[in-house]
Amino acid sequence: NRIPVRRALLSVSDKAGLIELGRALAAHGTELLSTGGSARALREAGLTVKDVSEHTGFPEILDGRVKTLVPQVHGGILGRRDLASHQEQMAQHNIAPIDLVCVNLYPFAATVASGAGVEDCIENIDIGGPAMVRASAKNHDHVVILTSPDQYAGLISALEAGGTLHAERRAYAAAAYAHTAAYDSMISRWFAQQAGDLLPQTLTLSGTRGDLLRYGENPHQQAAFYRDGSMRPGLASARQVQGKALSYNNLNDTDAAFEAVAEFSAPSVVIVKHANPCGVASAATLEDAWVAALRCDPVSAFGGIVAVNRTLDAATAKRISAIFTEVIVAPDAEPEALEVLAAKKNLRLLLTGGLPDPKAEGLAVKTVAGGFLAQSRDAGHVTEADLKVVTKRAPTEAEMRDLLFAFRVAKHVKSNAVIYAKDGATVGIGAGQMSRVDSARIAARKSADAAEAAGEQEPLTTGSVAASDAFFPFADGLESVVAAGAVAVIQPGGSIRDQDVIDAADKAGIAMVFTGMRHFRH
Ligand code: 93A
Repeated sequence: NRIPVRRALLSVSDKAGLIELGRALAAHGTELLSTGGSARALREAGLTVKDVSEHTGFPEILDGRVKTLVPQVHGGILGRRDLASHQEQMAQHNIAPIDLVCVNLYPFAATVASGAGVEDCIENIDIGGPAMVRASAKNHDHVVILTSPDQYAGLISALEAGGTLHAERRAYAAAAYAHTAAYDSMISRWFAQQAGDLLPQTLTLSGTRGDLLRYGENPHQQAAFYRDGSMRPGLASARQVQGKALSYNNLNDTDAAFEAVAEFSAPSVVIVKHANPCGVASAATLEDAWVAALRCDPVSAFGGIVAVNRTLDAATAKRISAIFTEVIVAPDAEPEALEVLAAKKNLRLLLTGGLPDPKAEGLAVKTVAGGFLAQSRDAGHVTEADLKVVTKRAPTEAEMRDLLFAFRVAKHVKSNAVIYAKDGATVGIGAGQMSRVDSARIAARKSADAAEAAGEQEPLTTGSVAASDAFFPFADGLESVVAAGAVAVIQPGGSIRDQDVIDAADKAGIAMVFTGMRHFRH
């Protein structure tokens, strides 16, 4: 059975939809109570509103820090309508029941994101709002709690049907506690950051759940995307311009592609399949980069995810859409590129408004049985100054450019990763093998296949450079990249058998540099 809303308290920072909600409530005879700014907005729209301070007989004090933190409000929310003792006490203290509370909280995250000072951030920690949200949710047997403008339309329909159902109020309560939990977790993360502590003592994995995904990695799994509120450029800031709904695997692969492409400053393209790049290239134009990236492994690129690090132009869009592509992600797109892609109805296009900062701090979290592992994200960024030439021959300038490029790609390939590159493009990628030698061989074999398919005489790896995400434990791994045609190698170094590996490199006459930094990725 439905229960009506006789008295409602509206106190919102985000005023979206407030007037429509106020109108619908008023039309159903609900008395409206409201705080400062919310009351003003409702009155300006011609609605009759009672200030909370008038209702309680207690003024807003301490610059608004105490607005609703009074027994008249909390008693009105928390009193049980089904207990005579509660009803008597409420009457005795002149407390009127409040049947609906609509609150969204001070914009703490937006204030932090705007670069505001500490004092401003602290002032934007909402106290009265969460108290009312939690109180109303506790008493959901009798009280409706709205915490997001998305919920207003549903509530208005319920009012039209004569009031809210218990199941509806319980669903609002669940959303309410999720809202306050996410809010407090955000604040605790901020305090930890202020103290220079990247790993807080407790870590609550909370965020706002976006749309539920159709299913998880497989159809028998459930899935959702939780945004942590940071709006870091990337998936969280992406706007889907066209195409089918995004799946779990789409999001996972798109993230991998976009994080990788953001590593490069020249126009670049990354093609990802199953969370691993299968083609990466930097060139003078995006179109050239696409052609070079596709050449690496055109078979795997079919049905792939494509990320670019520049505004997508029409020529590149035309090239990409010539093969079956699941997702394209770009910071932005030219109107002509949008026109080209519009013809491919199923193709998902995401525009993010910016690129993620590969050097940004952050937490990377992985679940394990009974908990999760957290680590600072791999923001490592090797430059030429970090490299140590360990062979008799030093790399040429062109080799040096390709070595750094290949090592940056290796950071985004699952371990064990071996990458062959030439002229700013990958020509062979070996990923996710349990043995480094296998990764080296698989990459070379795939590259030979690609060359054959393209009718080229030589394997693409001939005269290439090779990168390894971790050191070669024995000389055999190095020998296999030499056998594939690599003439220069980049790797972290640090094996007890480094000297064997260096000797093998000198014997083959190739150049080798050590980075001193490993890029495992599991
Ligand atoms: O400063 S508070 O923590 N103290 C309060 O008593 C209080 N009551 C409501 N913040 C409080 N609020 C918050 O004010 C609400 O959560 C909402 O975000 C905001 C609405 O203020 P206004 O109606 O003046 O725009």
